[in-house]
Amino acid sequence: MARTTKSDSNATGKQAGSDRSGGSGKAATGDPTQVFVGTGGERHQVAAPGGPVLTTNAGTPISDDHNSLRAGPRGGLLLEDFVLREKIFHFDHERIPERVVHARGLAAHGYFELTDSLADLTTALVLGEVGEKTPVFARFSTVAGNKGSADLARDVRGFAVKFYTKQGNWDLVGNNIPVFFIQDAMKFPDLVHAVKEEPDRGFPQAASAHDTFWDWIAMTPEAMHMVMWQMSDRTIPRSVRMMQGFGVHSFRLVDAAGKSTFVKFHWMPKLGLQSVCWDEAVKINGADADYHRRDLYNAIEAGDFPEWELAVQLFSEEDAAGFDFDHLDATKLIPEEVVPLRVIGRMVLDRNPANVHAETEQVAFCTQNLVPGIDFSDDPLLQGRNFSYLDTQLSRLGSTNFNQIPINAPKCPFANMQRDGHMQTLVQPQRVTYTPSLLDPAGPRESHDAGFRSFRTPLEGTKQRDRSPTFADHYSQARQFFLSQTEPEQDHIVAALIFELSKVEAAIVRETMLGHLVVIDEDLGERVAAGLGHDGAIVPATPAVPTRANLPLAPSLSMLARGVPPFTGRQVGALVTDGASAAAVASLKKAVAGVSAMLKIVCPTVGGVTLDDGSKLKADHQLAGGPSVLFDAVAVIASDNGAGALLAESAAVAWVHDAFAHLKVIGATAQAGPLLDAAGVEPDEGVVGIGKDAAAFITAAAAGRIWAREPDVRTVY
Ligand code: HDE
Repeated sequence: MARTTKSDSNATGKQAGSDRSGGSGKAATGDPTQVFVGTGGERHQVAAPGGPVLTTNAGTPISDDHNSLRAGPRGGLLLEDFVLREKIFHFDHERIPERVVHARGLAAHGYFELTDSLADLTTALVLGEVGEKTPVFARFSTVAGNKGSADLARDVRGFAVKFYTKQGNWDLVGNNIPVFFIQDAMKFPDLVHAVKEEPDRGFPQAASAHDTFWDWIAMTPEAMHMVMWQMSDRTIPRSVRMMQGFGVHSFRLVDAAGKSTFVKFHWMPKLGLQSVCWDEAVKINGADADYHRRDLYNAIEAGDFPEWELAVQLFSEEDAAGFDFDHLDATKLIPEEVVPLRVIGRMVLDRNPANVHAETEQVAFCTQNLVPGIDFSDDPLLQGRNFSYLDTQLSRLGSTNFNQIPINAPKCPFANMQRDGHMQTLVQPQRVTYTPSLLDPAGPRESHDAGFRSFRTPLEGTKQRDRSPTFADHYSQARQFFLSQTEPEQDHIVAALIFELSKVEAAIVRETMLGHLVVIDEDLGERVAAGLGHDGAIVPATPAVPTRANLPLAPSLSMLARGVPPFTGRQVGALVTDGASAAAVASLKKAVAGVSAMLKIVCPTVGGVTLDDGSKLKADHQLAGGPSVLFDAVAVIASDNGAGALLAESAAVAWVHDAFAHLKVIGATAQAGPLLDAAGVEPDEGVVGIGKDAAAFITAAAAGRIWAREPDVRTVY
């Protein structure tokens, strides 16, 4: 229906178009009673009768949301236009300050279920009641990059979980690495300034491979253990669903009698530990900067809910006295071989945020959020964090009332005498806003039984500003970590150090770093020096205390030594051409489904292809938009003509070449041979023929990368 007649009216009762003379009057597509073209050709929709009407924030109905109020058809805008002003005003303030660190994050809702009670050690109900499901919100993040940076930066990953327990919120704000760069909170701003983009030039973004980071590291021996982890493939995870999480610090569990047991928290992913290769990470960032967030979002939407076991390491004060390191030092870990893990529960993430700003962005994790029965240790880093996290929320969320934002609000009853402040959303009718009070004896009061009580730590000593000598050994565990890695993992640490230090322009920084590396392990330092083309002498760093070369290897520190993780939830990419074998495609689909992985079809055009039986196959990606770096294993199902045509497509040759260089298993029909040859693929155990049966290909793919191929595809120093 055209909207030129005066009888047309919108749901506000106003005459539609009464102030829009000269419009085309043509109905646009869609429901003709609701969609029309305005005077300047713009499309409008009016509310259906009885349907919701667009209003200002004060509730005033809006008659036109596309045209500002103006003086004449080509005249200036009028200041009186409150609809325009309010819309732009709100838009101007849509962003809140991003987190100084951990700005780029992704999150999900879920639950934690206790499977093994620690009720004998703690009064925390969340760790005491087997079968109890506690709602959680988990946020994963990179540290250095800004909010819009790419997911696969080489970086430590944040692993923060808010448990909405019956005794208040417990925030376990950890990382995917069990140690940290520094021993004292005082150094945190320096670390962050060094790793963030250099302030005089504003780059590099989300990268540690630059002068200021390594300058600071070279001057900070306590960071060496963390640097070994940072240079390992742990910092380029395949998915947040496939990484461990660690509370890092020692905490205390406290029982009803006030007895304390030390605890370290570990998250173990059900999908095992998986990482990508560095060259893959670089290319994924270009192909899909949202790789990790898309992966988590899609998995949860598909009902493929990621899961982690929560495990604890429990130890007493006496046990701690026997360790050859100080457990209050966050640059040290307790190997699982020394204090074994005890699995006590599981976390399942089963719901994506409904609104990323409201939840992922506004969630305010605070290390100070503990529940009765869990307490801090004296780790100086943790003690400093307890100030920082509360303080930072005021800058980010703008109000001391940030806990009233739904994602932060406890799900148990809460009440106190704190009042007013910016953006107070509670209308609190009470007259008495203090304790004690005779006027209101029924108001909330402290509880000696249920309340949080700090562990009665005996204290003595002098007020002083120095580091404990028990924190002085900076190299022994760095060495233990490096030597506990499998050969390909060691090779990757060497390669990462070569890459990072090659980006450092200042020779003195590179040389000082080599001096640290030779103390960690001579061979490590010499290999990195060779990769940098450094031919001078290396002056070893001088450790504050002798490095212990006799620490036993700890295989638990290696990702590969933990065994081959399941193939469940991974992605197989198949490059398919016109005329390709329908039987091969069918067998591939069956084999992939058999291991609960996902198959993505890549074709020369997104319209898909016609197979040899005349059937149509839909594409998930067009060739250039679906590079092989997005997949865990790849297959090429081509016809003779299809493979021939792909020889002239550099994206197709790169597709196969990259898969080979990234040590992936490649399945191929015989007709794909010329493409594999053009891509430089050499036959090995990871190059598997696909005929009418793709089972052998999937079995090979599920066994993981072909590490033995690596020396054939790049120089291993
Ligand atoms: Fe953080 N850290 N941090 N950190 N951190 C922040 O808090 C800080 C440290 C960690 O998804 C900030 O709300 C100091 C260790 C995670 O929202 C800030 C020190 C570990 C997240 C802050 C540390 C972490 C943060 C920035 C040295 C692993 C993201 C915005 C004493 C155990 C949480 C914010 C989320 C975020 C300070 C060291 C993990 C500035 C001062 C060690 C996972 O408050």
